[in-house]
Amino acid sequence: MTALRRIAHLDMDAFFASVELLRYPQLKGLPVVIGGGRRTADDRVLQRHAGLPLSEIPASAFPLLRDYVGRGVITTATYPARQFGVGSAMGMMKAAKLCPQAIVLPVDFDEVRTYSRRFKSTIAEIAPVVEDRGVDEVYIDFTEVPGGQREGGRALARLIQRAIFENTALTCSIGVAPNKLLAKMASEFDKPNGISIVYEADVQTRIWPLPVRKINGIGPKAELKLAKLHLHTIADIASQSRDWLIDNFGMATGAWLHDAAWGRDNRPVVTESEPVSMSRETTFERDLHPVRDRAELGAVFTDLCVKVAGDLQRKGYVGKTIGIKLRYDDFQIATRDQTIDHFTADATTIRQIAGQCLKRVDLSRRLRLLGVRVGKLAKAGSAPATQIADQPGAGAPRAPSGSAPEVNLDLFERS
Ligand code: DCP
Ligand code: MG
Repeated sequence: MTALRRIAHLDMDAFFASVELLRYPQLKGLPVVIGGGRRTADDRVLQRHAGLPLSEIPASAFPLLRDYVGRGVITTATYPARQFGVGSAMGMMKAAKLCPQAIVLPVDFDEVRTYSRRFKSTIAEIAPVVEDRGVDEVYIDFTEVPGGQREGGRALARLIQRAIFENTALTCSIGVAPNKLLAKMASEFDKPNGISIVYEADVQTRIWPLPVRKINGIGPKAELKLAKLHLHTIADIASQSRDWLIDNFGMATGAWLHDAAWGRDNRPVVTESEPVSMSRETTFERDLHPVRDRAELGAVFTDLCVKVAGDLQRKGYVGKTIGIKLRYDDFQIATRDQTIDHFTADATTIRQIAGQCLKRVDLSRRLRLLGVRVGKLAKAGSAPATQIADQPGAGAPRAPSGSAPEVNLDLFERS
């Protein structure tokens, strides 16, 4: 009998906050939010309690949300704080109205990275096929791991959860399902410190009632377009024919939506930590106008393309998706990209395709920043000249036609 495909998605619980609670265990069980930027707030606390072990600083000495003034947003909140409706991306002044007694701590990125590496290496010792999805989440292929099929994956999930807790004192939540798409949804079902097992047969009962946003890849823009078509739950999407979805959303997105709503996803768990994209961007000393400063912008644009091409060639990569990023003078961001039918690391090709992308954005406003990116990378030499299309949804799924691809905003990371 061939093994059933069992894919896990593991996501750390209130990650940045939980890392801070390791330093200050006396705050466990209290509402704590992370945000406000600099370490200044707790620096003052530390100075006032110099000489005292960190774990003995009284909880009452920490700064509270009610005293916060500024425009900072919350990066994450402990579960006790979430009970008050406080959460990621909420303005801190607004959060202060909901939970004034919450303690505010800054993030310690070095510490976060250390624990990120630690929990990931713990997993890799148990299950070798792990795909890094950012600082606090991974996919793990359980299919071939000894014991990975037991209880649908629950036994192995439990083992991993325990090992992570032993090595880091941090908790995580795990979803195990037939594929990445379902696993990602399942890991949220029983947060924090939970395990959820989803089978193909559970799609109708456990997936269809969920709002469309729970599909990883459907962001606010796609949600809005779906809502205009009276599609609110995943069941609503599933009840439409593939052709209808393709008519309304275009070939790639329509087909992907149909598959996603039916819980179908063939994407493999990709282990190697290959770069996803390479990009270069520059913020201008003064905002430039696409028409009036055309010559200057053109030169910068070409230079960015040459530099990205150089980066690719130096590091031995070629890519198929070429994109641009603009930031307007009002800080609004626009991105566009285009996928070509062959892999390239050629500056002229990149410049030409990026130039076409540029024609698809508003060029009547001043720009603060311009960026060029090449994605869908492959190792130079290993990539065939042309390649059949990826699995639906394999890359970042596109937002419905016409709007900026919302899942692409983070792809312009500096290489
Ligand atoms: N993060 C951030 N800005 C956001 C969202 C998250 O900086 N808008 C950071 C802080 C989080 C970490 O990324 O701790 C992981 O994000 P998650 O969405 O997984 O959130 P948490 O791990 O904090 O909570 P959960 O238990 O819901 O996973
Ligand atoms: Mg998390």
